[in-house]
Amino acid sequence: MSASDNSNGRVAVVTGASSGIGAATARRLAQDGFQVVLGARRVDRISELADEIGGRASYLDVTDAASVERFIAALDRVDVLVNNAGGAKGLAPVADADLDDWRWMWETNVIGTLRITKGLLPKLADSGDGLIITVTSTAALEAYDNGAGYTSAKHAQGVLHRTLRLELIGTPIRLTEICPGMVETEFSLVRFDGDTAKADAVYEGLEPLVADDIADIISFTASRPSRVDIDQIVVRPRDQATSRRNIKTG
Ligand code: 8X3
Repeated sequence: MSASDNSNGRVAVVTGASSGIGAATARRLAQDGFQVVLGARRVDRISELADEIGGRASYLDVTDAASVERFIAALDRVDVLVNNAGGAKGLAPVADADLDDWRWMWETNVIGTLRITKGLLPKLADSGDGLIITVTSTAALEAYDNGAGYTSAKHAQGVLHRTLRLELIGTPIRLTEICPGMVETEFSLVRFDGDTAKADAVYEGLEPLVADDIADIISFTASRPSRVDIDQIVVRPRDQATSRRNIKTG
């Protein structure tokens, strides 16, 4: 069935939609009947996916205020916002912290989520049943060695999202935080600056989640009746107990 055959008349915005969880979510929400607006910097990738799923691709750099403004101005209606853009750079002890990596992680995960969410709040409220899904991480709940740049940014992103949940009570906007553990996407490739061997080693010897596992959860969340607010979901592979303990570390 094509997306237009089963339209539910609702619009879903997915940030970071060019790969991984964002791309899988865009595909899945289109199958669910949403008109999907895909936002990302890699326009070639999102245009191709938008053509495939009957959605719309729109350039979006969440670290750039003007880009976010243009992205939002082109939207008439928004029912669901999936804050997925973000990522990690580096895996260094605090003593060796690269300040540019930290700035990138805070700018992308925290300020980026703030910019797009703040800008879309009026449209989400106008929809009469808005939903903000923020994909944080188990790194929003735990600290791990050498991960402080990322875990601190994810904690801040989580607190931003959870604070909004308090502030928006009484408005027609629901909020769901999804905290995934290890998901095999481009995440580790970005973290290790394109070093495939290092990225592959992260997932060797265990079975990580895949992007579709998270897209499934987002699809489920977005299809609940409006009285139901799924607050927070923590999801890890069976092979991972915490950020620091998995089937390899024992
Ligand atoms: C990614 C999960 O464990 O690599 O958000 O920080 S982890």
